[in-house]
Amino acid sequence: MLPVVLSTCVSAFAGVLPAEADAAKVERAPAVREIEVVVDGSYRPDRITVTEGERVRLKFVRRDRSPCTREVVFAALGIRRELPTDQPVTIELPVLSVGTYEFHCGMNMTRGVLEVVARKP
Ligand SMILES: [Cu+2]
Repeated sequence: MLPVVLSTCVSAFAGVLPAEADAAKVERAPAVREIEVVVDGSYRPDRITVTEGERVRLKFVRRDRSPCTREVVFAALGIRRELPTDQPVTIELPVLSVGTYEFHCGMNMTRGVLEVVARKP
């Protein structure tokens, strides 16, 4: 009798755990896709494609020391972040609807595009 009770218990517990972990530690949720963008006079990649509803975290790694790329701006999302050289900066993006979201340096000279495409049916 005991093994039956135990296995029921374990599966119920396993069912509860992911939701709790999700709420408590968003950063560690496996559903978040991290995309690294190297900043070195330009953004590499300078075109990032994600799927609508996807949770995305951009990790900017700035290599250059030009004042030009010191900040990255997602104007449509109200995001402006400082990018210290050689100190990765992660930006959690909100869940985005289909569309094209430009990002650029603080002076709007160096540019990239985040494209959100429709989920396949
Ligand atoms: Cu610039």
